[in-house]
Amino acid sequence: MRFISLGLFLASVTTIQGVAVPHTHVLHEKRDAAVLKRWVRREKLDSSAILPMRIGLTQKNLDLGHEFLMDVSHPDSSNYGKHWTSEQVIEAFSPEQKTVDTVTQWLVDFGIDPERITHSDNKGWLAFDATTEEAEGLLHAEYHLYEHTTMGHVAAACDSYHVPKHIQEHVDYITPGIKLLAPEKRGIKKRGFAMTQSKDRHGVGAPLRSNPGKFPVTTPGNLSTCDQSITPDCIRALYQVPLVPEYPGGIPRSDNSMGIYEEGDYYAQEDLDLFFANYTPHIPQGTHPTPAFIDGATAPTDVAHAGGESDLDFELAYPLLYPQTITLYQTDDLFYATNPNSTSTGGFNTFLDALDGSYCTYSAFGETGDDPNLDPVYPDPHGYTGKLQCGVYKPTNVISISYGGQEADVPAYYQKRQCNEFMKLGLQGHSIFYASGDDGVSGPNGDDNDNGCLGPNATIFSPAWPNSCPYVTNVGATKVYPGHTVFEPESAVVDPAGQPYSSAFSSGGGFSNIYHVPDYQRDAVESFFKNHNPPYPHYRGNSSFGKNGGVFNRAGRGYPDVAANGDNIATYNAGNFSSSGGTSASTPIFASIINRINEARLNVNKNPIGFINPALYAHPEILNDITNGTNPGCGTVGFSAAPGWDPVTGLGTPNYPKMLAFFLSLP
Ligand SMILES: *[C@@H]1O[C@H](CO)[C@@H](O)[C@H](O)[C@H]1NC(C)=O
Ligand SMILES: *[C@@H]1O[C@H](CO)[C@@H](O)[C@H](O)[C@H]1NC(C)=O
Ligand SMILES: *[C@@H]1O[C@H](CO)[C@@H](O)[C@H](O)[C@H]1NC(C)=O
Ligand SMILES: *[C@@H]1O[C@H](CO)[C@@H](O)[C@H](O)[C@H]1NC(C)=O
Ligand SMILES: *[C@@H]1O[C@H](CO)[C@@H](O)[C@H](O)[C@H]1NC(C)=O
Ligand SMILES: CC(=O)N[C@H]1CO[C@H](CO)[C@@H](O)[C@@H]1O
Repeated sequence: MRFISLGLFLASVTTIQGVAVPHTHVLHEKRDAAVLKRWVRREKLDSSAILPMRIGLTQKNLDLGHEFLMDVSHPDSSNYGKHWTSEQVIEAFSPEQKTVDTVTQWLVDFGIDPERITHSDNKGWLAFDATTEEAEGLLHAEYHLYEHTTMGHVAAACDSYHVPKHIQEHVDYITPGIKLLAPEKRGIKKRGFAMTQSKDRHGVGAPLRSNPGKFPVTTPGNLSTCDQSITPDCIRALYQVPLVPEYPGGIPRSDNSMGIYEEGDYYAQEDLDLFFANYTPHIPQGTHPTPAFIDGATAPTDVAHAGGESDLDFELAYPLLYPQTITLYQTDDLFYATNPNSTSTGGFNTFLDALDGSYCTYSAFGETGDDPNLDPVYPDPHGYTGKLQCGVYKPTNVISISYGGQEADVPAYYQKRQCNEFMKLGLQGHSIFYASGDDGVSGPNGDDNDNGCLGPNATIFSPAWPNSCPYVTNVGATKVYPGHTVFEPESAVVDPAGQPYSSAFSSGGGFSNIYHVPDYQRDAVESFFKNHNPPYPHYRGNSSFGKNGGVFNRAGRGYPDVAANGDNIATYNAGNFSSSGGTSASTPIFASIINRINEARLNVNKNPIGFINPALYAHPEILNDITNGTNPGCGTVGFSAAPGWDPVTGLGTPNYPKMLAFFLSLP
């Protein structure tokens, strides 16, 4: 055991909580006392206890990530479509060599043998095992066990730690350190994630927004009943999408399968076959997605257990895409995906790990790799006993995701680190579509408050996660109201509880408490406030959350970005005709249309569109503006759809011919 000789510094030490800190060192992190409320500090850690130390090195260029992404995504950029390789992404953000060398030298000088130190593949962090005595000497810290008062969870941590002055700029953070993440996961699962997950946006359990057998099975091709039941023909008529995409030689490309994400919800082949037989006889019986199963997931399931979300996604996407193929990213083993006692959030991290091996281990915003308090941990003795899958699937060009939760239920640093990954996927040319939520300006009932709203009086609107990340594209929901046809403009969905679904449904929309309005969206959002100012008090920035009765953050990133039909969708589920709804439906519709446009671009030797928002906001004329409808919640009618962008239907629904022509005109 080597010690730094504290004696040398005796003339110039200060003492913090009994720890002598030489003046060559500075405080690097100190826990906010408020976090300790639910934790009790127990005994000091035994000096020989082994701690798995991880030093998150400061990544370079993270602040430039946004500009890098705009450079390849903005239609006016000369580098439009010139996406990066994954190697370029790692290279751009990995820490400087000087950072690696300086921090390594510090450890070696302290007495950590270089052989003990590992440098991760993505170059983001240094790892070594240390005894508590070594860690305390290195960081001038005192390690204790902490116990969570309500959950009984125990973790090793310190209240604060120090590093030499010249090291500070090179270190993002060190673990184990001050982080004491409460096992909030249970809260998330029960109040937030599971609540929303049980609906079509998420899909665990019986589909709520569906009405088995209530509506007539309409004849394919008969557009006179689209105001009662939305069939594939209604969707193609709404957005002017021709039946079968033209493929040279009749064969679709092998490099443009569309990705669909599912968790805890499984399709049944019988349902897809029933649907194809009734609505799209040109799609052969047995047509099914290509499996990309992650961490022990399987699919399909038997018809009795078929999930409303998965059946809906495939029954919407295949009719728009076939003969293109679909890749199914079914995620997590049964224990994590379906056990109501599982404490993981199902928070997309194991999915992102499987697409990008470096995401498994990179550090940002105080987090390295998955969060054992929030994410599934593999091997899982209850299910998948293999190792966490890292970088095993090349991501498809387009990925449709009809799952999500609320910002307020997941730590902000967890969301930011994840949002960074969406930025990196965009840089590499992938388009990620998320359902904007089904609860208007609120969260689902019971999330945070009975009405799904925030603040002590349950009046503050609840933005959705990961929707508020500026690097995903959010899809809200529209409806063909009774008596209207597919040749008239649609309206935003406003379905009160019981009419027809058991819970109320409207398009999730609003403004983030975490992310500022991004530049590509600023004019659209400003114009909304200028011309259609919502009649609610607001606050600016989360530091003034709820101030003066404000109910939304006027400085935040607005969502959704776009919309598509999401009500009275004709489906087959569990062997029966059923009418389904949700932004869950809107998302695969929009994503499928983009996948078709990518096919056309690839066929003329152009790259896929990648991150699409900057192009859409710069050219809203390629969408059908939706100007009628609202998204109620929190005791209000919510925001109102209006000419131009609005936080109900975004920029509007697809106009396929205009979008195709526009994206083919871009380099
Ligand atoms: C379309 O459906 C309507 C309502 O069911 C029906 O009256 C009409 O005859 C149908 N048209 C065709 C061409 O089948
Ligand atoms: C969940 O936990 C409860 C209470 O401990 C237990 O009774 C139940 O069997 C558990 N359910 C599953 C699926 O493990
Ligand atoms: C915003 O502020 C509220 C109230 O202080 C807090 O509860 C919440 O965690 C903050 N959200 C974020 C994303 O920082
Ligand atoms: C909650 O309501 C009380 C009573 O109407 C009011 O005094 C208080 O300012 C409200 N708090 C917030 C954050 O809106
Ligand atoms: C406008 O939307 C409302 C629901 O908010 C709906 O009742 C009404 O029929 C819509 N009007 C038109 C013209 O579509
Ligand atoms: C609710 C409902 O209509 N259930 C039916 C679903 O389909 C099976 C078999 O086709 C019938 O037995 C159920 O009655």
